[in-house]
Amino acid sequence: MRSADQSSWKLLFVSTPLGSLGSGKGGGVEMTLLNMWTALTQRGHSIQIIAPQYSQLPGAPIIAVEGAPSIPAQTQTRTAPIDMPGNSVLANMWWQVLAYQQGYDLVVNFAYDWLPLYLTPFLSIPVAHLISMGSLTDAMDQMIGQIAQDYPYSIGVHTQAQARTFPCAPHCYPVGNGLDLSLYQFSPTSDSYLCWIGRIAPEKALEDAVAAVAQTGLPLKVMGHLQDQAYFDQIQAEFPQVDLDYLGFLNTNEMQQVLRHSQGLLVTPRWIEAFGNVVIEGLACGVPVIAYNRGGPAEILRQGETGWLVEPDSVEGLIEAIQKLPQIDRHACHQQAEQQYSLPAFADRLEEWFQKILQFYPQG
Ligand code: HBI
Repeated sequence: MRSADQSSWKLLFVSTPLGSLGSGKGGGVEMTLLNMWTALTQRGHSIQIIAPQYSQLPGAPIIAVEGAPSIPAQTQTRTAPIDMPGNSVLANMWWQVLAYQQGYDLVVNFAYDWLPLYLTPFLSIPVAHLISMGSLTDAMDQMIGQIAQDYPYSIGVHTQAQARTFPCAPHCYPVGNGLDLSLYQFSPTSDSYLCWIGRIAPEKALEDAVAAVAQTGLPLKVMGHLQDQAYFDQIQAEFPQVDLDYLGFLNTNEMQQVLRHSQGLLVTPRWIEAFGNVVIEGLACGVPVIAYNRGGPAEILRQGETGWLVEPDSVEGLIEAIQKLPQIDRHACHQQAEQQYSLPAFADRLEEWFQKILQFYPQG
Protein backbone atom coordinates (compact mmCIF):
# COMPACT_ATOMS: atom_id res chain seq x y z
CA MET A 1 0.00 0.00 0.00
CA ARG A 2 1.62 3.28 -1.15
CA SER A 3 1.23 6.41 1.00
CA ALA A 4 -1.49 8.81 -0.16
CA ASP A 5 1.04 11.43 -1.23
CA GLN A 6 2.87 8.95 -3.48
CA SER A 7 3.76 10.65 -6.78
CA SER A 8 2.50 7.69 -8.81
CA TRP A 9 -0.11 5.09 -7.96
CA LYS A 10 -0.87 1.52 -9.02
CA LEU A 11 -4.52 1.49 -10.13
CA LEU A 12 -6.84 -1.44 -10.86
CA PHE A 13 -9.62 -0.48 -13.35
CA VAL A 14 -12.67 -2.78 -13.37
CA SER A 15 -14.85 -2.28 -16.44
CA THR A 16 -18.62 -2.33 -17.08
CA PRO A 17 -20.18 -5.82 -17.32
CA LEU A 18 -22.38 -4.88 -20.32
CA GLY A 19 -19.93 -6.14 -22.90
CA SER A 20 -16.37 -6.14 -24.21
CA LEU A 21 -14.53 -2.81 -24.31
CA GLY A 22 -14.62 -1.63 -27.93
CA SER A 23 -17.94 -3.34 -28.70
CA GLY A 24 -19.96 -0.17 -28.05
CA LYS A 25 -22.24 -2.15 -25.71
CA GLY A 26 -20.81 -0.21 -22.73
CA GLY A 27 -21.91 3.09 -24.24
CA GLY A 28 -20.26 6.29 -22.97
CA VAL A 29 -18.48 4.55 -20.13
CA GLU A 30 -16.21 2.73 -22.62
CA MET A 31 -14.96 6.13 -23.81
CA THR A 32 -14.60 7.37 -20.24
CA LEU A 33 -12.50 4.34 -19.27
CA LEU A 34 -10.24 4.79 -22.31
CA ASN A 35 -9.77 8.51 -21.66
CA MET A 36 -9.09 7.96 -17.95
CA TRP A 37 -6.57 5.23 -18.79
CA THR A 38 -4.80 7.54 -21.28
CA ALA A 39 -4.88 10.62 -19.01
CA LEU A 40 -3.53 8.81 -15.93
CA THR A 41 -0.97 6.70 -17.80
CA GLN A 42 0.41 9.91 -19.35
CA ARG A 43 0.57 11.28 -15.80
CA GLY A 44 2.87 8.39 -14.78
CA HIS A 45 0.47 6.09 -12.95
CA SER A 46 0.45 2.37 -13.75
CA ILE A 47 -2.94 0.86 -14.57
CA GLN A 48 -4.15 -2.72 -14.93
CA ILE A 49 -7.59 -3.23 -16.50
CA ILE A 50 -9.96 -6.11 -15.69
CA ALA A 51 -12.64 -6.39 -18.40
CA PRO A 52 -14.94 -8.89 -20.16
CA GLN A 53 -13.20 -11.17 -22.64
CA TYR A 54 -12.59 -9.94 -26.23
CA SER A 55 -12.14 -6.39 -24.87
CA GLN A 56 -9.90 -4.27 -27.12
CA LEU A 57 -7.98 -1.25 -25.82
CA PRO A 58 -4.86 -0.42 -27.86
CA GLY A 59 -1.74 -0.54 -25.67
CA ALA A 60 -3.60 -1.34 -22.47
CA PRO A 61 -2.92 -4.52 -20.46
CA ILE A 62 -6.21 -6.33 -19.94
CA ILE A 63 -7.09 -9.24 -17.65
CA ALA A 64 -9.89 -10.81 -19.75
CA VAL A 65 -12.77 -12.40 -17.82
CA GLU A 66 -15.48 -14.67 -19.21
CA GLY A 67 -19.12 -14.78 -18.10
CA ALA A 68 -22.63 -13.52 -18.80
CA PRO A 69 -23.29 -9.75 -19.14
CA SER A 70 -25.45 -7.78 -16.68
CA ILE A 71 -28.91 -6.47 -17.60
CA PRO A 72 -28.63 -2.77 -18.61
CA ALA A 73 -29.74 -0.77 -15.57
CA GLN A 74 -31.69 1.75 -17.69
CA THR A 75 -34.05 -1.06 -18.74
CA GLN A 76 -34.92 -1.86 -15.09
CA THR A 77 -37.96 -0.56 -13.17
CA ARG A 78 -37.39 1.71 -10.15
CA THR A 79 -38.20 -1.09 -7.70
CA ALA A 80 -36.37 -3.85 -9.57
CA PRO A 81 -34.62 -6.37 -7.31
CA ILE A 82 -30.86 -6.88 -7.64
CA ASP A 83 -30.43 -9.56 -10.27
CA MET A 84 -27.35 -11.41 -11.49
CA PRO A 85 -27.08 -13.94 -14.32
CA GLY A 86 -25.55 -17.32 -13.50
CA ASN A 87 -21.78 -17.22 -14.22
CA SER A 88 -21.95 -13.40 -14.06
CA VAL A 89 -19.01 -11.65 -15.72
CA LEU A 90 -19.40 -8.92 -13.07
CA ALA A 91 -18.95 -11.40 -10.22
CA ASN A 92 -16.08 -13.07 -12.09
CA MET A 93 -14.31 -9.70 -12.61
CA TRP A 94 -14.54 -8.89 -8.88
CA TRP A 95 -13.25 -12.36 -8.04
CA GLN A 96 -10.09 -11.23 -9.90
CA VAL A 97 -10.02 -8.00 -7.85
CA LEU A 98 -9.79 -10.11 -4.68
CA ALA A 99 -6.85 -12.00 -6.18
CA TYR A 100 -4.96 -8.91 -7.41
CA GLN A 101 -5.76 -6.25 -4.81
CA GLN A 102 -2.59 -6.64 -2.69
CA GLY A 103 -0.40 -5.18 -5.42
CA TYR A 104 -2.45 -1.99 -5.88
CA ASP A 105 -3.22 1.34 -4.19
CA LEU A 106 -6.77 1.82 -5.43
CA VAL A 107 -9.50 0.06 -7.40
CA VAL A 108 -11.55 2.17 -9.88
CA ASN A 109 -15.02 0.75 -10.58
CA PHE A 110 -16.75 1.66 -13.88
CA ALA A 111 -19.85 -0.51 -13.46
CA TYR A 112 -23.25 0.93 -12.68
CA ASP A 113 -24.08 -2.14 -10.56
CA TRP A 114 -24.85 -3.08 -6.97
CA LEU A 115 -22.17 -5.76 -6.39
CA PRO A 116 -18.98 -3.59 -6.61
CA LEU A 117 -20.54 -1.11 -4.15
CA TYR A 118 -21.52 -3.89 -1.74
CA LEU A 119 -18.00 -5.40 -1.89
CA THR A 120 -16.25 -2.13 -0.91
CA PRO A 121 -15.93 -3.00 2.85
CA PHE A 122 -14.74 -6.53 2.03
CA LEU A 123 -11.64 -5.34 0.16
CA SER A 124 -8.32 -4.44 1.75
CA ILE A 125 -7.75 -1.42 -0.54
CA PRO A 126 -10.07 1.55 -1.27
CA VAL A 127 -12.45 1.69 -4.24
CA ALA A 128 -13.27 4.77 -6.35
CA HIS A 129 -16.75 4.25 -7.86
CA LEU A 130 -17.34 6.27 -11.03
CA ILE A 131 -21.15 6.36 -11.24
CA SER A 132 -21.91 6.87 -14.94
CA MET A 133 -25.65 7.62 -14.96
CA GLY A 134 -28.25 9.41 -12.84
CA SER A 135 -30.56 7.72 -10.37
CA LEU A 136 -32.40 4.74 -11.92
CA THR A 137 -33.37 2.22 -9.20
CA ASP A 138 -34.05 2.34 -5.46
CA ALA A 139 -31.63 -0.52 -4.73
CA MET A 140 -28.75 1.31 -6.45
CA ASP A 141 -29.64 4.61 -4.75
CA GLN A 142 -29.62 2.87 -1.36
CA MET A 143 -26.27 1.16 -1.94
CA ILE A 144 -24.65 4.30 -3.39
CA GLY A 145 -25.86 6.26 -0.36
CA GLN A 146 -24.52 3.63 2.06
CA ILE A 147 -21.03 3.65 0.54
CA ALA A 148 -21.01 7.45 0.15
CA GLN A 149 -21.63 7.69 3.91
CA ASP A 150 -19.17 5.01 5.07
CA TYR A 151 -16.36 5.81 2.60
CA PRO A 152 -16.11 9.61 2.10
CA TYR A 153 -15.40 10.77 -1.47
CA SER A 154 -15.61 7.23 -2.86
CA ILE A 155 -18.68 8.05 -5.01
CA GLY A 156 -17.57 9.93 -8.14
CA VAL A 157 -19.98 11.44 -10.68
CA HIS A 158 -19.62 13.49 -13.86
CA THR A 159 -21.71 16.57 -12.97
CA GLN A 160 -23.61 18.25 -10.13
CA ALA A 161 -26.81 17.82 -12.18
CA GLN A 162 -26.25 14.06 -12.17
CA ALA A 163 -25.44 14.12 -8.44
CA ARG A 164 -28.71 15.94 -7.70
CA THR A 165 -30.69 12.94 -8.98
CA PHE A 166 -29.39 10.95 -5.96
CA PRO A 167 -30.53 11.36 -2.31
CA CYS A 168 -26.83 11.39 -1.30
CA ALA A 169 -26.05 14.30 -3.70
CA PRO A 170 -23.83 16.26 -1.25
CA HIS A 171 -21.58 13.20 -0.88
CA CYS A 172 -21.02 12.75 -4.63
CA TYR A 173 -17.71 14.05 -6.00
CA PRO A 174 -17.97 15.56 -9.55
CA VAL A 175 -15.00 14.93 -11.89
CA GLY A 176 -16.45 16.03 -15.25
CA ASN A 177 -14.93 14.10 -18.15
CA GLY A 178 -12.13 14.53 -20.69
CA LEU A 179 -11.04 13.85 -24.25
CA ASP A 180 -7.85 13.27 -26.18
CA LEU A 181 -8.16 16.60 -28.04
CA SER A 182 -5.46 15.55 -30.52
CA LEU A 183 -8.11 13.27 -32.10
CA TYR A 184 -10.37 16.26 -32.96
CA GLN A 185 -9.45 18.79 -35.65
CA PHE A 186 -10.71 22.35 -35.10
CA SER A 187 -12.53 23.85 -38.10
CA PRO A 188 -13.08 27.65 -38.15
CA THR A 189 -15.59 27.35 -41.01
CA SER A 190 -18.63 25.15 -41.66
CA ASP A 191 -20.74 23.73 -44.47
CA SER A 192 -24.53 24.00 -44.58
CA TYR A 193 -25.64 21.08 -42.43
CA LEU A 194 -26.31 20.18 -38.78
CA CYS A 195 -25.29 17.05 -36.84
CA TRP A 196 -26.98 14.78 -34.31
CA ILE A 197 -24.81 12.09 -32.66
CA GLY A 198 -25.84 9.34 -30.21
CA ARG A 199 -27.54 6.03 -29.68
CA ILE A 200 -30.71 6.08 -31.82
CA ALA A 201 -33.21 5.21 -29.06
CA PRO A 202 -36.27 6.96 -27.56
CA GLU A 203 -34.44 8.44 -24.54
CA LYS A 204 -32.19 10.38 -26.96
CA ALA A 205 -35.20 12.00 -28.76
CA LEU A 206 -33.78 12.20 -32.32
CA GLU A 207 -37.35 13.09 -33.44
CA ASP A 208 -37.02 16.55 -31.89
CA ALA A 209 -33.91 17.34 -33.93
CA VAL A 210 -35.61 16.08 -37.12
CA ALA A 211 -38.76 18.12 -36.37
CA ALA A 212 -36.58 21.23 -35.95
CA VAL A 213 -34.66 20.81 -39.22
CA ALA A 214 -37.99 20.12 -40.98
CA GLN A 215 -38.68 23.82 -40.28
CA THR A 216 -35.20 25.23 -40.91
CA GLY A 217 -34.51 23.23 -44.07
CA LEU A 218 -30.88 22.40 -43.29
CA PRO A 219 -29.72 18.80 -43.91
CA LEU A 220 -29.16 16.70 -40.76
CA LYS A 221 -26.26 14.23 -40.61
CA VAL A 222 -26.90 11.51 -38.00
CA MET A 223 -24.19 9.26 -36.52
CA GLY A 224 -24.31 6.63 -33.76
CA HIS A 225 -25.37 3.14 -32.83
CA LEU A 226 -28.79 2.30 -34.36
CA GLN A 227 -30.27 0.65 -31.25
CA ASP A 228 -34.00 0.83 -32.17
CA GLN A 229 -34.78 0.34 -35.89
CA ALA A 230 -38.58 0.64 -35.52
CA TYR A 231 -38.15 3.95 -33.70
CA PHE A 232 -35.84 5.23 -36.49
CA ASP A 233 -38.23 4.07 -39.25
CA GLN A 234 -41.11 5.89 -37.56
CA ILE A 235 -39.17 9.17 -37.48
CA GLN A 236 -38.30 8.90 -41.17
CA ALA A 237 -41.93 8.10 -42.04
CA GLU A 238 -43.13 11.13 -40.07
CA PHE A 239 -40.67 13.56 -41.72
CA PRO A 240 -40.19 12.33 -45.32
CA GLN A 241 -39.26 15.85 -46.45
CA VAL A 242 -36.22 16.08 -44.16
CA ASP A 243 -32.78 15.53 -45.76
CA LEU A 244 -31.72 12.99 -43.07
CA ASP A 245 -28.36 11.36 -43.79
CA TYR A 246 -27.63 8.41 -41.44
CA LEU A 247 -23.87 7.64 -41.57
CA GLY A 248 -23.78 4.72 -39.08
CA PHE A 249 -21.65 4.14 -35.96
CA LEU A 250 -18.29 5.65 -37.01
CA ASN A 251 -14.97 5.60 -35.16
CA THR A 252 -13.83 8.86 -33.59
CA ASN A 253 -11.75 10.03 -36.55
CA GLU A 254 -14.45 9.36 -39.17
CA MET A 255 -17.10 10.93 -36.92
CA GLN A 256 -15.12 14.12 -36.25
CA GLN A 257 -14.35 14.55 -39.98
CA VAL A 258 -18.13 15.03 -40.44
CA LEU A 259 -18.83 16.85 -37.14
CA ARG A 260 -16.09 19.49 -37.56
CA HIS A 261 -17.68 20.98 -40.73
CA SER A 262 -21.21 21.19 -39.32
CA GLN A 263 -22.87 24.53 -38.46
CA GLY A 264 -23.99 23.11 -35.14
CA LEU A 265 -24.56 19.96 -33.09
CA LEU A 266 -28.08 19.24 -31.77
CA VAL A 267 -28.20 17.42 -28.38
CA THR A 268 -31.80 16.49 -27.48
CA PRO A 269 -31.82 13.95 -24.60
CA ARG A 270 -35.26 13.12 -23.18
CA TRP A 271 -33.62 11.98 -19.89
CA ILE A 272 -31.16 13.69 -17.51
CA GLU A 273 -27.86 13.07 -19.30
CA ALA A 274 -25.15 12.48 -16.67
CA PHE A 275 -22.58 14.30 -18.80
CA GLY A 276 -22.87 14.25 -22.60
CA ASN A 277 -19.58 13.21 -24.22
CA VAL A 278 -20.84 14.40 -27.62
CA VAL A 279 -21.08 17.95 -26.24
CA ILE A 280 -17.34 18.19 -25.57
CA GLU A 281 -16.58 16.38 -28.84
CA GLY A 282 -18.47 19.17 -30.62
CA LEU A 283 -16.64 21.88 -28.67
CA ALA A 284 -13.29 20.21 -29.42
CA CYS A 285 -14.04 20.58 -33.15
CA GLY A 286 -15.10 24.21 -32.69
CA VAL A 287 -18.76 23.34 -33.32
CA PRO A 288 -21.44 25.32 -31.40
CA VAL A 289 -23.78 23.01 -29.46
CA ILE A 290 -27.54 23.40 -29.04
CA ALA A 291 -28.82 21.36 -26.08
CA TYR A 292 -31.84 21.09 -23.80
CA ASN A 293 -31.28 23.06 -20.60
CA ARG A 294 -31.03 20.07 -18.22
CA GLY A 295 -28.48 17.53 -17.03
CA GLY A 296 -24.81 17.49 -17.93
CA PRO A 297 -24.98 19.59 -21.13
CA ALA A 298 -26.59 22.45 -19.14
CA GLU A 299 -23.56 22.41 -16.83
CA ILE A 300 -21.01 22.27 -19.66
CA LEU A 301 -22.23 24.86 -22.19
CA ARG A 302 -21.71 28.60 -21.72
CA GLN A 303 -24.98 30.25 -22.90
CA GLY A 304 -24.42 32.40 -26.01
CA GLU A 305 -20.67 31.83 -25.85
CA THR A 306 -20.11 28.14 -26.75
CA GLY A 307 -23.67 27.13 -27.49
CA TRP A 308 -27.38 27.63 -26.85
CA LEU A 309 -29.34 26.01 -24.03
CA VAL A 310 -33.05 25.81 -24.85
CA GLU A 311 -36.21 24.91 -22.92
CA PRO A 312 -36.23 21.12 -22.51
CA ASP A 313 -38.28 19.23 -25.13
CA SER A 314 -39.07 22.46 -27.04
CA VAL A 315 -38.73 22.06 -30.83
CA GLU A 316 -39.51 25.80 -31.15
CA GLY A 317 -36.53 26.45 -28.86
CA LEU A 318 -34.29 24.35 -31.10
CA ILE A 319 -35.47 26.26 -34.19
CA GLU A 320 -34.76 29.67 -32.61
CA ALA A 321 -31.31 28.49 -31.49
CA ILE A 322 -30.47 27.19 -34.98
CA GLN A 323 -31.12 30.70 -36.34
CA LYS A 324 -28.68 32.08 -33.72
CA LEU A 325 -25.78 29.69 -34.42
CA PRO A 326 -23.81 32.31 -36.42
CA GLN A 327 -23.56 34.41 -33.22
CA ILE A 328 -21.30 31.79 -31.64
CA ASP A 329 -17.51 32.13 -32.07
CA ARG A 330 -16.16 28.69 -33.05
CA HIS A 331 -12.79 29.55 -31.48
CA ALA A 332 -14.52 30.02 -28.11
CA CYS A 333 -15.92 26.49 -28.40
CA HIS A 334 -12.50 25.00 -29.06
CA GLN A 335 -10.93 27.07 -26.24
CA GLN A 336 -13.44 25.81 -23.68
CA ALA A 337 -12.62 22.21 -24.62
CA GLU A 338 -8.90 22.92 -24.23
CA GLN A 339 -9.32 24.70 -20.87
CA GLN A 340 -11.69 22.27 -19.17
CA TYR A 341 -11.82 18.93 -21.01
CA SER A 342 -8.29 18.09 -22.13
CA LEU A 343 -6.71 14.92 -20.73
CA PRO A 344 -4.32 16.91 -18.45
CA ALA A 345 -7.28 18.89 -17.02
CA PHE A 346 -9.19 15.63 -16.50
CA ALA A 347 -6.13 13.98 -14.92
CA ASP A 348 -5.85 16.90 -12.45
CA ARG A 349 -9.45 16.37 -11.32
CA LEU A 350 -9.00 12.58 -11.08
CA GLU A 351 -5.81 12.87 -9.01
CA GLU A 352 -7.57 15.28 -6.61
CA TRP A 353 -10.43 12.79 -6.27
CA PHE A 354 -8.17 9.78 -5.64
CA GLN A 355 -6.06 11.79 -3.18
CA LYS A 356 -9.17 12.54 -1.09
CA ILE A 357 -10.24 8.89 -1.08
CA LEU A 358 -6.78 7.73 0.01
CA GLN A 359 -6.55 10.40 2.72
CA PHE A 360 -9.94 9.61 4.21
CA TYR A 361 -9.78 5.83 3.78
CA PRO A 362 -10.13 4.29 7.27
CA GLN A 363 -6.66 2.83 7.77
CA GLY A 364 -7.16 -0.88 8.45
N1 HBI B 1 -26.14 -1.17 -16.74
N2 HBI B 1 -26.12 -2.95 -15.20
C1 HBI B 1 -25.47 -1.97 -15.86
N3 HBI B 1 -24.15 -1.79 -15.64
C2 HBI B 1 -23.43 -0.82 -16.27
O1 HBI B 1 -22.21 -0.69 -16.03
C3 HBI B 1 -24.10 0.03 -17.20
C4 HBI B 1 -25.47 -0.18 -17.42
N4 HBI B 1 -26.14 0.59 -18.31
C5 HBI B 1 -25.51 1.65 -19.11
C6 HBI B 1 -24.07 1.77 -18.82
N5 HBI B 1 -23.44 1.01 -17.90
C7 HBI B 1 -23.27 2.77 -19.62
O2 HBI B 1 -23.58 2.60 -21.00
C8 HBI B 1 -23.66 4.17 -19.26
O3 HBI B 1 -23.36 4.32 -17.96
C9 HBI B 1 -22.87 5.16 -20.06
